Amino acid sequence: MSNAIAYVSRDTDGLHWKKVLEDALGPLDFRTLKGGLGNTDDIEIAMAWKPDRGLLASFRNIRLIVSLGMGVDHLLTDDRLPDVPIVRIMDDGLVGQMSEYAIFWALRHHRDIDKYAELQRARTWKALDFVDTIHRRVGVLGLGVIGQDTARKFAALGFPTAGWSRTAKDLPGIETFHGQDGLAALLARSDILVNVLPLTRDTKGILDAGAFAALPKGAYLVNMARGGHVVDADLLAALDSGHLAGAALDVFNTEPLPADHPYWTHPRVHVTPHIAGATNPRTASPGIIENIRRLRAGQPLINTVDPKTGY
Ligand code: OXD
Repeated sequence: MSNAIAYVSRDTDGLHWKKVLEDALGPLDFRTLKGGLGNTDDIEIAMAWKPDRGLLASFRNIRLIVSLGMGVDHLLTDDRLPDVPIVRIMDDGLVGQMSEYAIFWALRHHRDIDKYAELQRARTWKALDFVDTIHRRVGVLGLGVIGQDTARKFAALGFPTAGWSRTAKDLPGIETFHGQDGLAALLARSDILVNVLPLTRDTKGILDAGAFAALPKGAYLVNMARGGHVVDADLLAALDSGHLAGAALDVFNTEPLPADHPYWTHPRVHVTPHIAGATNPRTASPGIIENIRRLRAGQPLINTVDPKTGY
């Protein structure tokens, strides 16, 4: 048995990961899905993003699974996942990109940029009424690392900002809500709703007709968490009725988004292809390197995932 590290993702060839890990740890037996995994009995650690179901279970000597996403639903939906520790990346670069994404779409909506683009096309010089920033309330669903960063940055821009999480949290400058009652209260005060929840049994379909009806009329949705949080038919109905002003969607129930999906052409929807936060080897690798060292030294791991809570 050797100590191979397997890069199990179809997104890239993984060679940039090999380089950052080898710079820190020296030469590695680094295998990739694209280059061939060889004898999988050699694999000690799998770095995985959306692995095929059952694949990790076929690595008979695996000791650690590293999620290459901050979300781990792509692993936990595998009912044959091996019973070994799971750690996830903690990636400041990805976190920063996520808040940029939310702020970009929120400001575009808040400052009526799409309406001004239409006026430009019509060569019309016209100032529209504006909503004062102190009256545009932002709500962030999920107050993990990404949600906290996002909420803090919205608050710094002067938006009255609140967040919701499963369990109570106390964050300076952010109004916080939790639990089922807290969710209704958060939604009722969110003119812009940003979703960064983990996808778990409890949060699947959380953005349904009831949730959209609970938002104030004219609210705007930014979903950069998972498509599975959204009931698509309910979102389309809320947009079509005019109750929601628009939505920026980075994640979808089916990815890639099928070519005939109504989101592609909906006048109030902006679609991006799951790019809100890209895993960045430069910023994500230190935690992985630390965990490889710890695993091999028999020390406690960091950034561990609790499969029961799903994050
Ligand atoms: C993640 C993602 O989970 O990119 O990190 O979706």
